Amino acid sequence: MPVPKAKYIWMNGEFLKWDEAKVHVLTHALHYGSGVFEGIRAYSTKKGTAVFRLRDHIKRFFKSAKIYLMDIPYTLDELVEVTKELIRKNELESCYIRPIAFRGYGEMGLFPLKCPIDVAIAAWTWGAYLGEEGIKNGIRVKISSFRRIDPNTLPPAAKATGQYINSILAKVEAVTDGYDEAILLDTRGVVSEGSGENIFLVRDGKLITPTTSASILEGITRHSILTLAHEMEIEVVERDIVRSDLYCADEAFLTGTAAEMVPIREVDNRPIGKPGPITRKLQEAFYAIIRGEDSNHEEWLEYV
Ligand code: PPE
Repeated sequence: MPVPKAKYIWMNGEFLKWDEAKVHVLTHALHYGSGVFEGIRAYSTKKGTAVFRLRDHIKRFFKSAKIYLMDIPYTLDELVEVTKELIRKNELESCYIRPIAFRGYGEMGLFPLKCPIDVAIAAWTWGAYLGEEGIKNGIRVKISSFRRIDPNTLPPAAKATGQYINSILAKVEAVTDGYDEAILLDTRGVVSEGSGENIFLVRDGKLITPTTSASILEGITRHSILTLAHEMEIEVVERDIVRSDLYCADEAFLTGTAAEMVPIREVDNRPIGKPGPITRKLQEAFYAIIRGEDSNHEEWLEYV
């Protein structure tokens, strides 16, 4: 998806003009994928632009860095403030925000602890990741022939740049085969997640999603949906899911910051059908909250 330019990108303590936020070709992370990042969204509300669960995203950013022994030279509060200032300076309303910390220029090789850590935050206007049509009517997914990375190869709990090569393999396979998104199985063969989204299904009125030990990224949208489901007294089960559970699901959907909440209408050419009642109910509640139309969970909105 194209990235429309904004005015400024914050990098290593300064607000640089968009075109000036550059790196050297020998940047460590470019060669070895040694970076960590976040994806955050802000929404235009009647009380102004609000970032959805900003602190939780920045906290996960620090966790990803911890897994890779990277010391981010800023505090949580500093990065929260910088993000809000970046949105104000760019005069953005609804936007996608991309913090990244990466091993920079100066050292090569696989012992990078002496490399400088560069930190940047960019923001731009980004539309529906899996299409508006997908949010309304659902998408078609394919179980990937590529397995999801595993906690003992590349820990899925870390949102690290190099790890996304795995998602790219699966996504490209699915799209070139005519599907909208890939669903990856973990190394045991149970359902893990989409290339950039967590997965949920509904069977007999119960909401089911893979456990955190199924090689998933613990999505903040996933957590938000689980919280809303509990409040609606929908029974929630976190358990291992096999592919036939998906084929026979009454409803299914994906969640993620970029994707938001997208129904699945077909898995491997087996129809699931139009978005069902539980999907719709959760979708309505979620979209009302992020757009500031419902004061339930106001604590999730950080006004800029
Ligand atoms: N799993 C993966 C692998 C993943 O990348 C994401 C977010 C999620 C689950 C959902 O997490 P959360 O956003 O906290 O609900 N994927 C980000 C990157 C997408 C991209 O193309 O880049 C995102 O949605 O921002």
